[in-house]
Amino acid sequence: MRTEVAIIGAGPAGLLLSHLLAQDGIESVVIETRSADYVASRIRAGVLEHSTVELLESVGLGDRLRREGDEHRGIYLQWPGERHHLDFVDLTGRSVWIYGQTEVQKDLVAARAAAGQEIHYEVTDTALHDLDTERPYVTFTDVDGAAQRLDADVVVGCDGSFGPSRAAVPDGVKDSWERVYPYSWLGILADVAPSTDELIYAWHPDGFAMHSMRSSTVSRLYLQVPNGTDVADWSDDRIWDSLATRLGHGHDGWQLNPGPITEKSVLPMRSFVQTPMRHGRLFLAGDAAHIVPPTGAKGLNLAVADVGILAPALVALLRKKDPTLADSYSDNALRRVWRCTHFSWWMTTMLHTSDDPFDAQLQLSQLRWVTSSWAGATGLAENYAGLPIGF
Ligand code: RFL
Ligand code: PHB
Repeated sequence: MRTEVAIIGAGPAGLLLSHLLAQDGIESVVIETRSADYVASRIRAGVLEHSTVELLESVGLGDRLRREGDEHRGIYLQWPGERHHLDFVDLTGRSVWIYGQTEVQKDLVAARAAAGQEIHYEVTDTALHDLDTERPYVTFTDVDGAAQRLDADVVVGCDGSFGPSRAAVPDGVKDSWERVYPYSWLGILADVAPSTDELIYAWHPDGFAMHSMRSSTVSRLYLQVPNGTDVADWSDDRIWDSLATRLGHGHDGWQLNPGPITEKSVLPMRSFVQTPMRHGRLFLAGDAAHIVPPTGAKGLNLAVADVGILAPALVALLRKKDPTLADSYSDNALRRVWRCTHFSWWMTTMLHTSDDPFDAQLQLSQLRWVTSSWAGATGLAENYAGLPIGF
């Protein structure tokens, strides 16, 4: 097989890249280890920042988002006895949208199917070859067990944190940075109307808690738990009791409405960046190059921003033989990656409790500053609602 751009991974980064390239007449083939159903049903991120929504809309992917998504002006930050609303629209003129990654994925799959995009699901043995030549290729075993070779002008690794692309950059060329946090999130989905109009991020001595949502009938909530936590130790009652305590049920008459839990899982938290995001004819995008803890709601948005920068660079490289944007892709993308890495780390360390009473006082002081100072609130809002794609 031969194509212009071989894309490894059919998550949001891979499918959006194929969609953006197709707008400029660039052909791509996508390969994916999982089944289409598995990829479509993975429950992950929920918040789209302003520039993500603008990009999706600009390429015809905004209709259902506008109809079924929910625009939020800001978030609540709270600690025992106090809840404060930060209004991002007042502070920065930018809002965020609640629209699950599962929905973004469905819209992308539908758009690519309508365009006749070639996607090979359930492949195995993906391997990358000759990346430092102008004739790179990818080999894999297809769903029927046949060995395949995909020749391309460019290979893009959109294969998330466990794919082979990141490792295909040779030692001595690549560098990486990592922070593993000493806590995880226990996340639930529940068939109950959200008890809040906008997301609540709560600091509490028992640990962080968060109230998010997917629709007017489905709530998404999280609890800070120790690493290594077994979900089996958390009965539904224990989860709702802890959420009620940490989210301040009863304070000022606010109530947390419990309901049937339909999904429960534990997510470890880490920050990771690998540089450069390009090696020869291999480009990395999304989780393949960087992971952030979910506290800043940045993972999906960064994946979208990467391919928003990469697509025009590949168009210029392949159509005009102009390598300028491709040569600056890694540096341009990494500016935003490091900003989001810092913001996600900052939100995470401000809100998750440890055994250290000194840390707790610093966290509370920071929360008071962010919720009472225009400068503090604007800094958070600017990062949360998102910087322009070209930042
Ligand atoms: P994805 O979505 O992981 O997609 C990568 C795709 O590559 C496939 N793949 C391969 N394909 C071919 N050959 C191989 N050898 C392959 N190896 C892997 C995978 O099957 C997969 O389909 O990466 P992408 O596109 O970069 O998108 C990034 C986002 O998905 C990610 O940043 C966020 O979902 C992160 N994230 C969250 N972010 C938030 O902002 N808020 C959240 O609440 C949130 N929850 C989460 C998350 C990530 C999770 N992961 C990765 C474990 C919850 C979870 C469980
Ligand atoms: C979610 O809705 O899953 C979500 C929202 C905001 C975050 C993390 C996760 O910071």
